Amino acid sequence: MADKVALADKVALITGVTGQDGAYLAELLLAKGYVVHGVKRRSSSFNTERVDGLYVDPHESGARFFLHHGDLTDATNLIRLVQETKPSEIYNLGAQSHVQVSFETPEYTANADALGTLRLLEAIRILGLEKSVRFYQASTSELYGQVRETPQNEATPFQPRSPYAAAKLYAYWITVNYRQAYGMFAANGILFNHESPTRGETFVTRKITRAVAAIHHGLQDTLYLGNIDARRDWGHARDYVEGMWRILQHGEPDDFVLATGEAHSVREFVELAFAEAGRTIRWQGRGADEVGVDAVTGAALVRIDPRYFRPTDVDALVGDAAKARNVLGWSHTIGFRDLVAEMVRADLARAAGGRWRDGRST
Ligand code: NDP
Ligand code: GDR
Repeated sequence: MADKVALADKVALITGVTGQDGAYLAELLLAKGYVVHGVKRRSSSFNTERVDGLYVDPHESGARFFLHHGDLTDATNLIRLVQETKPSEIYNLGAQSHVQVSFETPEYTANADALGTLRLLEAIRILGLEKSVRFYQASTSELYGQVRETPQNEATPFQPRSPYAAAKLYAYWITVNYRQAYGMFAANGILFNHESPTRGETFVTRKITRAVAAIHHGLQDTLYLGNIDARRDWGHARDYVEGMWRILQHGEPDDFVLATGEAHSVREFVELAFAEAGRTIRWQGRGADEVGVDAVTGAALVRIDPRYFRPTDVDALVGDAAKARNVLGWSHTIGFRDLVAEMVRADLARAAGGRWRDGRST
């Protein structure tokens, strides 16, 4: 309670509030007593599913969560939003965040992810709020690309391998530059992959857990994947939004890696996810002809579709979060096995209840 009173004057503006992290972060900040303003994009159908549970009619007294239409490609809109909401903290989570999609929409990705960050920083500067607003930039382990040094930390050089990563590289450095040039409290969180039951359905973890559930309930026969030997450092989004908040509460603006320090392959994720639903996968064949079969029935449950290979992929990433641990007291609490189990269980429940958002393959 004392915590809530102390924080009552805190106002957060979150871009990307309808995304996985935006929703977890909004929930966290509301629990801490913040007033939270979220930016949502206009969409032809509902896109606020992840934050619907947080919504309170703004006419009700005590409402602390507000949604505003906006877009990172629209500078005047961002200036107006910052002016009207008067945030003490801005979390820039909005982005075209899919690496493979960035090869198909490189210009849009640069516009939203790179220039969008610049527009938001400029909005703060134009409004003369450089000394009163704290700014968090959602930077990414994709910045490291095809890296030789392992594990990766804040000093590891960046070698981006996709239009997404190149756009995020600009966003990273413009955040550092505004900190140095204008004395702004502008900080980067270099976050390694983090997932949850509300992860977007086209990222590999959720695609897998969703398929496991659909196969279990007889709604799908086969899961098609690309590079199953890619290795990632997968944590839970709930832990990572806590880290974002801590980065902005620190005494001075700085850049921090958030990671679990453990890497697993997509292949391992598949095996564990099917095991959670009671099936054992045996791999047969090689390369694009490799098949994951049910060890008991022999049914082909996993196949490779080269459509999901990227023009340039990142083979392996694993982070070293020692700085965040030592300086912010942050570390992950949810490990790989628990993460996979939670995601599979949630999708099994959704499939059993017929609660898929759509019936399309991803
Ligand atoms: P999601 O894809 O789930 O969410 C992205 C959010 O950005 C959505 O709310 C989306 O809106 C919004 N958005 C997309 N384009 C625009 C735009 N032009 N203007 C305003 N908003 C826009 O991503 P995550 O929640 O997983 O990630 C949050 C941020 O963290 C992203 O910037 C991502 O790149 C970065 N990141 C994510 C990591 C992860 O593992 N999850 C790791 C490291 C960094 P809509 O719902 O309408 O599509
Ligand atoms: P990533 O996540 O590219 O790391 O970006 P994604 O889950 O898309 O891919 C991880 C790895 O899995 C391989 N892969 C597949 N990926 C997808 N999406 N679909 C498939 O069918 C498939 N098969 C194999 C990929 O090739 C890749 O190697 C995520 C996003 O959240 C970014 O916004 C964020 O910055 C980084 O994590 C950290």
